[in-house]
Amino acid sequence: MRCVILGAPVQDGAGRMGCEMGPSALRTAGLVSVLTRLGHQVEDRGDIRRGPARPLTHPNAALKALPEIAAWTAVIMEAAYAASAAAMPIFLGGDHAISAGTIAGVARRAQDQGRKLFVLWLDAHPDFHTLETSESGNLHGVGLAYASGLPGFAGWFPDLPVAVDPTRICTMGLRSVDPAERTALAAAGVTVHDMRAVDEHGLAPLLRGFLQRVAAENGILHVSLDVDFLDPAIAPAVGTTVPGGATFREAHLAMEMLQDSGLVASLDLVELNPFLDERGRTATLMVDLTGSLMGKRIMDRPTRAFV
Ligand code: HAR
Ligand code: MN
Ligand code: MN
Repeated sequence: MRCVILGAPVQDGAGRMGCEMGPSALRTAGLVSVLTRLGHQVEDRGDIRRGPARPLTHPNAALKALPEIAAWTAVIMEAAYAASAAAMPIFLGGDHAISAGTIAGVARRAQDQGRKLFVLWLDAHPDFHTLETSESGNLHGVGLAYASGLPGFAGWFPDLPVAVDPTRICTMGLRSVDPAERTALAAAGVTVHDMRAVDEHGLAPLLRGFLQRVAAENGILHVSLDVDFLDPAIAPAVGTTVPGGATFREAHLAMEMLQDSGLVASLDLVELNPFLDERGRTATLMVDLTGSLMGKRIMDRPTRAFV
């Protein structure tokens, strides 16, 4: 497979600094060589650079770095659209604010191709705030809402070329959801497989159901993997740790099933804060998980075994 690596060193969407170093740490952990050894043709296009930010003042005075994140979203959207023309883009965050742009860009590409875009959002948080409802003001908490076409972004964020149909979004691993997000997720019809559901049913049947639906509708899939999907005991390098996350094997199994599905067209690796890491272990885990998603197997088994 042809892969394009694109760094998006955004940190202004998170509450603390450090995610800017994420792309560099993921490269240092060996992302390109892991993919190359799996037989992929990899092109690392380096890091996206932000354009100038124009001043913006929003009625929600809590919002932080709105001009910067709006400017980032515009350039990331264009880069994501371009990168998805003839390859699988892998976007290296950067905080999760990058997904406003990555999803918008690949959604436009999917529309050009006449395909339905589905999104698998692996995260402790849904990042489903609008600009009005965010209380922390950290804009890594709004990306999925923006990409879903929720109201209130027009005039602040760049115009959204195509919204993802929220009924084609599946969130998994949630365990920190604000009241406004809970309401918005239910109203929009987003599938929520929170950690309670993972505990109760197991990750595999939940993910299998979603993948079968994507396949049945001839869709393509964008995967957005937030470090805090993982349990902080195995992935400490994130600013927003929440106990009770996915285990090492749950995370690898998800990646292995995604590989077997053959449906993944683009990937975000986000929220890695290398300043908080322990000897690179979180960066290495994120790269190993990407390896599983891209075809690394314990034993040979047929693809499409997910059905
Ligand atoms: N919902 C909270 C807020 O809006 C926390 C958002 C945290 N988001 C991330 N990415 N760390 O998932 O502030
Ligand atoms: Mn997130
Ligand atoms: Mn999160």
